[in-house]
Amino acid sequence: MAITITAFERSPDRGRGLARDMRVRWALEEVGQPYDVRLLSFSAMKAPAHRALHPFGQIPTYEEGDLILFESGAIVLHIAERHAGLLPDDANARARAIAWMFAALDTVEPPIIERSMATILERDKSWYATRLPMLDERVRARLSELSSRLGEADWLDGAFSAGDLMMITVLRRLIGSGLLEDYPGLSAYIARGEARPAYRRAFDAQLAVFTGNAPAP
Ligand code: GTB
Repeated sequence: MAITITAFERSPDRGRGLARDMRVRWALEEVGQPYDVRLLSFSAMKAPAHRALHPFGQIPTYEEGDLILFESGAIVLHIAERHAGLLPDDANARARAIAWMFAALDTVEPPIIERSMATILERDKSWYATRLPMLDERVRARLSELSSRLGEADWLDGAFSAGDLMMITVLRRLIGSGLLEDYPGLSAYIARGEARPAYRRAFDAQLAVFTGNAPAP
């Protein structure tokens, strides 16, 4: 069944792969599923036709036959459950990999997004200089805990899984913030993810939307 996802027509990240279609593209590349992309302008995202697919008028969405999904976490989990390559066969290991997906989205991502939004929206506010160290500290606390758990391992729990895919896409939002530099183990973890051929294909495809250059076949 053909798969179509949605993505920004012109991503504010200028092709740095930080928008949430990147994690869906990466998951599809990991499991070897071809997909089409429908690019949306900001106004098209809020139009009734797209809101019928996504109640909040956002990207990404996922269409496959009569299945329509929104929420990048639900989409990646669906892909991982339907195709081999992103979740272990062992039931307990599979449950733990899914727990890491939730940890990425529900425990690690919120302080990162809160900090990121403050740097975008509150930079000129009187409280910014006093609030930023508190936001940094919340992010550092999670990075420190995650770094301790990862230790010297390549991936969070055995083989690479959808949990790692989700965690790495969440951590990448911190590139350029200066916060990752104190956690060389996490920087190496991100680099291992980015070195995967499936990641490269996904990254190049989303970058090509921004540059207008088709990715190499
Ligand atoms: N919880 C949802 C999910 O995981 O799918 C969140 C979806 C979401 O936030 N989508 C964003 C969106 O559609 C794009 S990814 N925003 C438009 C809107 O809400 O009107 C978030 C994003 C956007 C830009 C950058 N960037 O420029 O660095 C990074 C991440």
